[in-house]
Amino acid sequence: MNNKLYNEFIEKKNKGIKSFAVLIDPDKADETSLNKLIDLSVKAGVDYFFVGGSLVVSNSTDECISTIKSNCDIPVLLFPGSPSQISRYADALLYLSLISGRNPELLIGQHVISAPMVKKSGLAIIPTGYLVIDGGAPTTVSYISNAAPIPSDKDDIAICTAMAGEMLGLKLIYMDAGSGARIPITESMIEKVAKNVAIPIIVGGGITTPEKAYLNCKAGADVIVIGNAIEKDPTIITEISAAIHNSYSKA
Ligand code: 1GP
Repeated sequence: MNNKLYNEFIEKKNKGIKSFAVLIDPDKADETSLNKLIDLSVKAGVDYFFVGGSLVVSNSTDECISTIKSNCDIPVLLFPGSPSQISRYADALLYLSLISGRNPELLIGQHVISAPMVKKSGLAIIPTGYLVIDGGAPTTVSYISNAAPIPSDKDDIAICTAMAGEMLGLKLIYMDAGSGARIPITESMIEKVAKNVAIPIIVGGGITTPEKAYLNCKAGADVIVIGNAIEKDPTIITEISAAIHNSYSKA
């Protein structure tokens, strides 16, 4: 797989470098708030923007990404809830298969239907095993996916799911408690999954503090994704970015 961004994930993992991804929901990003977010992110050293969500109502993904691309060099990765969110303006596509669920549509069905369109987009594709973990409340992803999340205390299920995903050839594991989760994924689960797979691990859902971001990195997460908490207060980007980027230099 010749993919610059993915190679960067691997290089960083090998060096123990952790990354911060800010999740942008195009529905909520008006131009003023987006410009402010970009400015704060550049200053704080944010590594990636993820754009998308389980349910995007407006048709503004292209516009949102164009605004980001014309204002900064932070790479944009699509994190799509459905094929309709594919935008050729992004740098790469997290090509998600919901391997924690048993809904064939999100495992492979939608991929089949959209394959020609995705290929034609020319996007760098990063095959990603998507694990939804119970976040203590019904989240949009748990409702929309129509698939049971992994119970938050069943570390073994998460380990085996991630291992199977890696052996199937997926290149990243994304562990997600869902946007606005009441309970983020435990460090215990992250640590055990990280010990059992070699591919990079993205962790998100319900992370609201620099402390939790830091602890997740220490537990083995390679990329921390935060959306909701930043929508509420974009200024936390600075502190959270420092916590993530200090988690490896302080070791
Ligand atoms: C959701 O992992 C992301 O898919 C981020 O979650 O919005 O709760 O930060 P939050």
